[in-house]
Amino acid sequence: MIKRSDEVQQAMLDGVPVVALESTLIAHGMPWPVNLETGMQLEEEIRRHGAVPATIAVLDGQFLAGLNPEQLERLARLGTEAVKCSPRDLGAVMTRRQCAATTVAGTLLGARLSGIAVFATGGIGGVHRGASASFDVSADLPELARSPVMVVSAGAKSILDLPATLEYLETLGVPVVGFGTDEFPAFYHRNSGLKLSLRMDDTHTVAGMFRVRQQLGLPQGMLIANPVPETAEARFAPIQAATDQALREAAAKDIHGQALTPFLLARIAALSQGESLQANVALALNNARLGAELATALAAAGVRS
Ligand code: PSU
Ligand code: MN
Repeated sequence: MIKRSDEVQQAMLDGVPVVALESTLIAHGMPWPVNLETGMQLEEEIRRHGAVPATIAVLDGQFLAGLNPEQLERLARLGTEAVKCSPRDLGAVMTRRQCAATTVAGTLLGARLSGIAVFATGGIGGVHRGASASFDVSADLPELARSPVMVVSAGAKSILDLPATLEYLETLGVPVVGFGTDEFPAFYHRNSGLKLSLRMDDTHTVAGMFRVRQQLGLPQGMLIANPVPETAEARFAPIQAATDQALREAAAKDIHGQALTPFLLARIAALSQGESLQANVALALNNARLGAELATALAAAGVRS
C-alpha cells in the first residue's frame, strides 16, 4: 500500500542507509518558497552524508516513500491546499485520491510500512498547553509508541507543554535520548531546563540501543533529541513574546485541531521577523545530517528493519 521510489527500493536492497523525511513541515510548516528550498536542502544534506532520502507524502491518493524533484515541488506549491495527513486521515485521503502532506505520525506509519528505521524532522508534536481542558495531544506521540523507528528531532515544539510531553512519552514507553545533551531541547532553543534520564554522545551507542530494543521485540520507537546548533539558536525573549502572542491570537480566533500548529508556527515566524523560521530550517538540516549518520551506524551494526 506504500510505493517506494526506484531509488529507495534499490537502496534498501543494497543495504544503503535510508532516512525518511516528513512533508507537513514543507506544506504546512513553512511558507513558499522557503519550504521547497528546505525540502531540497534536507534531501541534499542526507545524500552528502552517504544516505538516501525518502520524503513521504500522498500524491493523487498514492502513498509514496521517496519523491522525485517534480513531486516535491508540486507538494511545496500546494502548501496548505494539501491535506494535513495523520494516520486517521490516510484512508480517506487515499480513497479520494487526494494530495496530502504527512505529519510526524503519518510519516512514522509510512516509514514502518516501508521498512525505514530512521526518520528526521524538525520538532515533533506533543501535549499542547491547556491540554487538560482541550485534550489536544498530537497523534505523533501514540504513533511513536507503535512504530519501531528512530525519530531525530530538536525536542518538541516550544509552543507545547514540554514537561507534559515528556511525561506522556514516559507513559507510552518511548525512550528519549539526549544526543550530546543532558536536557530536552526546546526546538528553537537548545535548553528547556528539563533534565533527560538518558544521554548518548555517539551514533554507535544509539544504534546499539536500537538493535537491543529490536531484539527484545519492543514496539516503540526512540526519540533522538538533537539541539539546534548554537550558531542558529533563536533569541529566547523575542520568541517567547511571539509565542505568547500567537497563543492569545489562536484562542481569540478559536483556532484548534489540525489548524493550530501551522497557525502558531506562521504567526511566530511573522512576529519574530523570520528569526524562528531561520532557526527552524537550521535545526531541520542538523537533524537530517544526524539522521544520515544514525542510519549509517545502523547499517554498520547490521540492523535491518
Ligand atoms: N516540525 C517542524 N514543522 C512542522 C512540524 C514539525 O519543524 O510543521 C509538523 C509535524 O508534521 C508534526 C506536526 O507532526 O507539525 C504536529 O501537528 P499537530 O500538533 O497538529 O499534531
Ligand atoms: Mn492536535
